[in-house]
Amino acid sequence: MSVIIRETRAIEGQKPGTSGLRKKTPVFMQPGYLENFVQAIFNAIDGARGKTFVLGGDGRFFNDRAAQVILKMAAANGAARVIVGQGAILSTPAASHLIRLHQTDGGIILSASHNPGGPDEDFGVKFNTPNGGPAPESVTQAIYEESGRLREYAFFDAADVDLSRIGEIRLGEMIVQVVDPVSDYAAMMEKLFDFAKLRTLFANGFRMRFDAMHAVTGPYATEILEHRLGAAPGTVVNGRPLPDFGGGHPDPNPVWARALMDEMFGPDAPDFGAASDGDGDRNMIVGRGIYVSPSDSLAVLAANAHLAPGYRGGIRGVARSMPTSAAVDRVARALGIACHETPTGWKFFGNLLDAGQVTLCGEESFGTGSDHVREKDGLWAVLLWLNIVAERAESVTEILTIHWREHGRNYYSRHDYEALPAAQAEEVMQALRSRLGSLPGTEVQGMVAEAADDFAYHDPVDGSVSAGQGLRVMFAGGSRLVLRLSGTGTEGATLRLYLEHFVAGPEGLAGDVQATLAPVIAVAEDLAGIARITGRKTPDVIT
Ligand code: VG1
Ligand code: CO
Repeated sequence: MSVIIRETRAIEGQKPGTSGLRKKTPVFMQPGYLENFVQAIFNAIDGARGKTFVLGGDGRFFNDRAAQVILKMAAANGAARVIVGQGAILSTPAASHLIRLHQTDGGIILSASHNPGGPDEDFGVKFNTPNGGPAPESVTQAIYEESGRLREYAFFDAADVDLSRIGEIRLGEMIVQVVDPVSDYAAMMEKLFDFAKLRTLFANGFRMRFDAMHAVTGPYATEILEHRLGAAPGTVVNGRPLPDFGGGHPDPNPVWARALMDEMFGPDAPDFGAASDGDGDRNMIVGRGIYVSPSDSLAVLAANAHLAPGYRGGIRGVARSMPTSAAVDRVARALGIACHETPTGWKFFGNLLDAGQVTLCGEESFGTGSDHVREKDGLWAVLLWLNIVAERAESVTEILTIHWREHGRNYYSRHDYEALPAAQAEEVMQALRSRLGSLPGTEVQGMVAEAADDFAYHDPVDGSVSAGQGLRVMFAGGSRLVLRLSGTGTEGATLRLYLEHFVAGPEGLAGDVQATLAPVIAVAEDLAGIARITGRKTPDVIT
């Protein structure tokens, strides 16, 4: 057993995107590819010597192999300790929690989140900093530069570490500490939420369905919902994590969690439905016969968080990603707290959370979370919803309709055009970009544009500026369209069109979402020409 230095070459394209580095699995499996990126991470943080890291992933294909490689590289780079989930499994929020709990020097999470997994699907690696959050742009840029510069990586030539049993094992000088992936996370949830009240809710016959989509939240949801809260056995479906997620997209939205939607809109629907994604940081909430859009979910959670023990004292501020609807802004105004608008990607919430300026954050892409960790957290959102339902003794439908009556309704939808040729996607972006300057004050198809820009974020905490974060056009009356390119896709380019229309009420609060948004959709086509340029008549995914 010894440390060996292997030669490597600069590998192109190792640029971490919205959420780490994501590529097709065969790309990651090329000799030296994963190793190159991992060495780049260590180099970018001034080495691993003497440091402690957390390691785990969502269990997708190649998770186990990648974990062994990373452990051996950490040992060879002089790390003191790696805390790894049993079987190399950790959900993203659980990893974030462990990084914070043990005050480590960061963590490496293996996941491509909601992207499908398998030998021909996607794999991903992300580095989280000691605050438990995704590396900020300064760090991902440093990783990228290192990946193109380094010429060798260090590897510890030893047999694989047995990650199947909890306990400590030596790998050379390094300690590998195998921990239960669920217990610390579940303990934190018990502190934040009123488990006694939730046990009573379930004991009184409250019925729930949680679709783990054969991804990482299966064991977490089973332990918390069924074992600790007494939800009926079978509440959690697709609870066994599989390396290929059973062949599906572990993406909790009405398209990919179709079975759950059908059940919740069916004749014998349970009281509450939820789903989570590959790595457990996303959530979808569905009531009996009603779908809760993520933007609305964030607003409802902000308005009601004080009903849960962990937020009894109220929330200090909220933040949402720019494309997320302004529903939460209205709640913040009503509560008299600050509301921040950040670029897409959880890493932009980190500074605000660390500075204590915000308590809740959310994105339209089924992500919600709070200052309890530094990642979005799917099960956390589900438990907060349940706690609110239990306290208010109202259904999801009642909670949502009362919310709209009080705050008005931000009709909202996202249209995704996937796997476009990069040049076409750029042409669409350019079509809109070129018109931004002339739009304010003009009328397009009966709608008056009030403002238009390419969103740039000025971080109020560290002063950094992130430009080019999405094109947006704001119309009189609270309608808006946003266009941006995905940073997480692995095939061609994915174009995302975000549409919003505000209705103050009391009339018009129960309309059909796509029909209500039709005028904004028409304006978007007029301005950006998606159908004209790409030939695509309809989006691939509508959420
Ligand atoms: C998407 C979402 C974004 C989210 C990111 C990571 O990014 O739109 O809101 O933060 O995925 O989520 P993009 O660049 O493809 O639009 V996850 O669950 O991968 O960690
Ligand atoms: Co995810």
